[in-house]
Amino acid sequence: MNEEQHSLLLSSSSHYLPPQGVKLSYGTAGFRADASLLHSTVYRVGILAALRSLKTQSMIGMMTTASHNKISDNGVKIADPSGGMLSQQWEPFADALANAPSPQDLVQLINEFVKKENIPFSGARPAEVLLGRDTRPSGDALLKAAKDGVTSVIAAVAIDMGILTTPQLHWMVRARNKGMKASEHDYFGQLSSSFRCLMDLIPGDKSTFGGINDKLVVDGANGVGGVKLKVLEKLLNGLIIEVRNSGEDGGILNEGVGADYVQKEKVVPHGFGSKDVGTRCASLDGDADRLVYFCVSSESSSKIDLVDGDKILSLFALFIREQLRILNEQEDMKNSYQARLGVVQTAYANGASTNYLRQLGLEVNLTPTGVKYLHEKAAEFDIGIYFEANGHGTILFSESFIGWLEATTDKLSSGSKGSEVEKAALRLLAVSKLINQAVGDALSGLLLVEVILQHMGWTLDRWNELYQDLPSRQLKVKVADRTAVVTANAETVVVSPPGLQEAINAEIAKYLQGRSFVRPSGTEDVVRVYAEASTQEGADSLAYSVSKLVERFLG
Ligand code: NG1
Ligand code: ZN
Repeated sequence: MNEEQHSLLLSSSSHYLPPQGVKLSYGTAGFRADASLLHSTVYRVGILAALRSLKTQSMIGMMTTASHNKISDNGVKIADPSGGMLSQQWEPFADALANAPSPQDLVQLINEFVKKENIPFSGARPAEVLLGRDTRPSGDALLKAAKDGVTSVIAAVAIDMGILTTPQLHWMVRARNKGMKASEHDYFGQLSSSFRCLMDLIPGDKSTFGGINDKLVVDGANGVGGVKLKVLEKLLNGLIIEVRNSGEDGGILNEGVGADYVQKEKVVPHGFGSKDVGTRCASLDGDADRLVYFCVSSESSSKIDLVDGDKILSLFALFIREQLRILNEQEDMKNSYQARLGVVQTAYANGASTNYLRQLGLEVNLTPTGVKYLHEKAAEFDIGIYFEANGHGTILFSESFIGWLEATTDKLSSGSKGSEVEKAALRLLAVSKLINQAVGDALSGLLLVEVILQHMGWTLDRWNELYQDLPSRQLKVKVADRTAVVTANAETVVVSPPGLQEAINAEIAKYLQGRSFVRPSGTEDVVRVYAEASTQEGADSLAYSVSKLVERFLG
């Protein structure tokens, strides 16, 4: 770092002094806080993004969003060159950067880090950072902070992509670094063409949107997803999507709407009710990286039957397993590629879903909460499907398997035209293009659900009947220090404070099919409690008594 760089950082950072008495942590989803506290953090993450770009000699993404959190919050996170989350090795630096008390401390920290990491400042490709933000009103001012941060690194370029869903930005970063076209137009083009390709490959006479399967109603959480979905819908030929809570009619982001609300509260979002009984409905979260389906209960118009991330995973797994079976059954294809299919869940996955997937003969892996862990595990397979119960997930395809699919479809298209094997290979290829390879993406997930339901000829009810969820309950407990809870075995066991796990076990033993675990949240200052049992009353009461134990052990 030369003198010029040193003084540029010093002068620029003096405009972004950090708030007093606030300690920020990069967490499972970047930094999140009340938006008024985040100017210096976003500025500093801008510097971090530019340094990461220099280090990797690639394009880096920077997304300003607080996802499903309330509208007055905001947040910021980095997309690495692959389109995935920031490398975990850089998280401690992100924490230190955000919390450096003065410009002098900040510059010293950067200086040391640059030396340690050997970050090339001169003679290398200049840093490039793609900026995206959700619809939060605070996003505009934070955009300026982001740009100032990036451009306080000499020659660094910040490219403002405007208002985007989080997965769109991740997709763009990935595409740019692969030398592919990466505009929003290209994103919509890829999703819609692979969707239409899958529709064309539906066997027999099932390939039309007709009858009860015709229409889908989507709750856009009053965020960015609904707006983007309206653009996408025009390119789909046939699927009718009605978007409600698009944010254009004065509704407030994530307030009584959105995937997080629907999944946790198990009630209809604002704007839905008895008129929707019998209609297939879906809900996105505020930045459109989560997706759940639901239908309005015929018994009470405020209640829903929830089809969560676990069931989306199960639907995807069934479809993919079927295509692999077709490929493997053909004599001449035998042993040519034994693709490994794996699914990845967290402890929040409903126990009934895990049982169901295991009964299908699938390899089910558990990781701690946080997309970075699920994604990493899923990347070990040729096809890795991961989902959190809350609806965040995607399907990853290995490069080698995609290469094999491409070669196979090329070979087959010149021979036995239109064979079942060719169709199965084409379907898998189209899925790999439709489903976001960078992160969970509600829009691409929604299109894949829709086309699979058409393929199977299934209604939402039929899909929901794959297995019956065990009743569950989630609670939050406010404690003095949530980091006092330390867990192991993918967060299923508490190792500290001592004695808490034994006490939880004693409670669990009182319930039929009881299961419960606690863990510190990575995004809120709370300890989360999850409980499951054979009845709703049981799940509620188990969650309640475990939350009392947490209070007692940490009070
Ligand atoms: P925390 O606050 O660590 O529980 C929540 C979700 C995660 C993940 C992150 C990031 C639950 C129980 N937890 O994390 O699954 O989505 O937010 O947004 O839903
Ligand atoms: Zn989100």
